[in-house]
Amino acid sequence: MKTIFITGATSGIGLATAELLASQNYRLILCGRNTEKLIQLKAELSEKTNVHVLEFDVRDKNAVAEKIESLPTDFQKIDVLINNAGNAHGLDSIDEGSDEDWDAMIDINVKGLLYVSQNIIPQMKGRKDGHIINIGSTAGKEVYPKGNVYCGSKHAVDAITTGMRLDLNPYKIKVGAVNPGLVETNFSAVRFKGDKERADKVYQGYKALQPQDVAEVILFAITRPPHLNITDLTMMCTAQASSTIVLKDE
Ligand code: 8X3
Repeated sequence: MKTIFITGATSGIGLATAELLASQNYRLILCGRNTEKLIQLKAELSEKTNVHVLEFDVRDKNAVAEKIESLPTDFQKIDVLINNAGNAHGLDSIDEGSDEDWDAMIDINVKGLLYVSQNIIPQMKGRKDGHIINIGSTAGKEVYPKGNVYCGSKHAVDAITTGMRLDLNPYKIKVGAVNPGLVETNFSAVRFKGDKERADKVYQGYKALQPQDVAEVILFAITRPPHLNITDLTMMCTAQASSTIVLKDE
């Protein structure tokens, strides 16, 4: 059975993916920043499969290296890395944005993805076998008003995914991205810093993608035969036509 490493596993798409993959008996390494949530998740999913949890912040490159180094023998061989950890911080015009929000988005969405990958690629390279799935976004395909730095971070994920695929091709490592549009998670609550009313409004008047929808696509990518790599898959709910065009009920 394959071992799957998921960052940002305690909420949203990461959590739904952990739950779906547990039901399919994959061995799971679940990573996040919240120890309590990780312990609870381990207790829940251990009923279905073998689970190991790692608590670290993807921004902390030393912690990333140390925690991955500390994996017990049974969990050391990682078959699939799902770089899911990522957030939006703020939705402000570029002249009004905060440098703290910019740092958070670049540090988590871009540099965090690189730090985690850096510590897992060598073993995949050594085995000439492995699969990396980066969770991008429609914001990595188009830029929308006030999306500036978030869109920039996801465009970086888009470019880095291609770069990884090119560079890791000699080592037979599959690299691809899944790019969801609007997904009903706590994404907007984080973006709007806990303003629940504003966050809820984002998903009102239409049926947004659910985190389970994205998890199913990730499972599809993982279960393709060795010769088939899903390189780049963009998905939106039916009501969404682009980052700025969403058909809502009157
Ligand atoms: C999340 C999608 O449209 O809020 O990456 O940027 S969007």
